[in-house]
Amino acid sequence: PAQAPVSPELSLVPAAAAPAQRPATIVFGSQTGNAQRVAEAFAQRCEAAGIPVRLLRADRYPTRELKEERLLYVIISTQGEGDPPDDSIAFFEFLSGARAPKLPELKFGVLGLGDSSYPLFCGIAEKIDQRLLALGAERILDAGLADLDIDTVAAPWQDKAFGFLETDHQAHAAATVPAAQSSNVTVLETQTRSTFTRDNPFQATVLQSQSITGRDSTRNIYHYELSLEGSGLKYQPGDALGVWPTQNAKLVEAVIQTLKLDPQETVTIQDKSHTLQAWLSHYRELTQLTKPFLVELAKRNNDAVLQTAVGPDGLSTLQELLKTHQVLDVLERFPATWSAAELVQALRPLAPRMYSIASSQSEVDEEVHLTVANVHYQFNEQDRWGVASDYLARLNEGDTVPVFIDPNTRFRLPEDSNRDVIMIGPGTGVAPFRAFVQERSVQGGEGRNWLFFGNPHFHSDFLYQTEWQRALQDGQLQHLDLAFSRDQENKVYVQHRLLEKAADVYAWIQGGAHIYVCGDANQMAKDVHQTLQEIARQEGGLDADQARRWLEELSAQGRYARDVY
Ligand code: 2AM
Repeated sequence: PAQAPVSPELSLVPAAAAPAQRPATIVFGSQTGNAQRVAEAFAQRCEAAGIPVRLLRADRYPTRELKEERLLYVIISTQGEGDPPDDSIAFFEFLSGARAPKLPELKFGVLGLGDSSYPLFCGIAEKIDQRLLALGAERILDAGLADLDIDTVAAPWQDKAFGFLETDHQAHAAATVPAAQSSNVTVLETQTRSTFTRDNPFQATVLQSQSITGRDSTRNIYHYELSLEGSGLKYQPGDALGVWPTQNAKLVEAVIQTLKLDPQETVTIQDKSHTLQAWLSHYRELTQLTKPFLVELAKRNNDAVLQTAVGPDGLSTLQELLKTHQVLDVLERFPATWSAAELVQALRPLAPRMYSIASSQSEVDEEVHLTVANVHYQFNEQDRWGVASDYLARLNEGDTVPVFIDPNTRFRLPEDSNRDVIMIGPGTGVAPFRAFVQERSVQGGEGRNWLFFGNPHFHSDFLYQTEWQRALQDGQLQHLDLAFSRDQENKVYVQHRLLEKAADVYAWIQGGAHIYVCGDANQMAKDVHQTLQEIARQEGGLDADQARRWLEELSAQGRYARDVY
């Protein structure tokens, strides 16, 4: 059931009398807000039951208090190839480092959020779990490792964690006092709630679908305009749109044929019954392979590569398989006998795909715009697609698509519209900045806007070129720096442009500017991160350590935010 969000003024800790009994602490680390939502729901449940808890975002957690902590829950996501979320870098480094204290008095539980199509699934949660054990703390429940269908694992984990708190609270009820009132208790955003949610999506009508890259481009990027009319859905610039795709019918057919199964066979799993064809079309992942699926496959096929991949020393083999193969590819390469029910059981539930929204409602009202790269490649001379980008590209105007809003409270324009913003968004990473510039032009503040954009070629890949040019003319964009990587002999990237403008970039930041990065997580965002530190060293005379902390502090203040994937 939907619960009212905890208001920031409302202390989760009721005033009571001595003697001292520290309440439990829930620390969360969240990149896109999922871990935050899970942590908030947990805290609300405790509050409703009259159990005092302290809820803190990891970058607000005073690590020096760790040794006094009695009961700690950590709810944290893992990014991409095994990195902590931006708000948890310092917390994670502190815990991992030599300064972390021994914690013989501490009881703890860890819940990880992640994506099992990455080999280091929930890697950060696992490391924290192990590290707390190594520091002498007592693990009161096994680490929960939640995949994209978060609640499958998070709900039972929360039940257990809550059960422990309840028992603990009853045992100490007479002896509870409030925690030192922390000014750091996270400020939670109140969102107007529509009746449409992830599990009850709105059927949005496609108003426009258009390729915005040139015919000779190496990319195929689409601009979509969808109608939210009548949904009551509201979003902020920085939010994402969740899209529930349908699998490509040919792919579903190929999987079923490869396994010689009957598409019309009814499969029942946990009270849900569908035909095999319906299961595979709407409820199961086929394009993104996961390790748990390979583990099931390895029970049915003895191939050495497969056995290595799921074995203890197979990380690089596993990585390679997950990166290059879809479900159909491994079913073809490693033949095995599956029943329809076994197959459905082993495949991961289909998860919606999230796209950073490319429009602002103050400009487009009851519409939502997306910028989506069509994922399409060849594997063994066969066409392979990404599930949602292919699904979207096949839609016609007038078709409907199931959608919901996925708020990203960490990626927000400054509340003060007089602040400057620096936006770094190569490729489809430019999407939220189209929303930002739209929003800022309606806000009409004094703050300046600076956009860094990059893509392979000027003539085929300059996304929203005319809109940026108009924004420059109209004074809605003060600077536009472009990095067309393949228009000259040597690659030029957004971070090279940043460095060329180091003095101005640093002056903007020291003058209070907010910095935003959106796009590729594994290379671009890391290189930009390094370059920002280099700029601080070069322009501010900071040493390497100071530059690192400078950027961490900007992040903790919400002035350096990343939406990377
Ligand atoms: P490339 O593909 O020509 O190497 C959007 O994808 C743009 O980001 C492209 O121009 C791409 O260049 C560029 N890009 C690739 N790797 C990058 C990196 N490490 N940092 C910044 N931009 C990068």
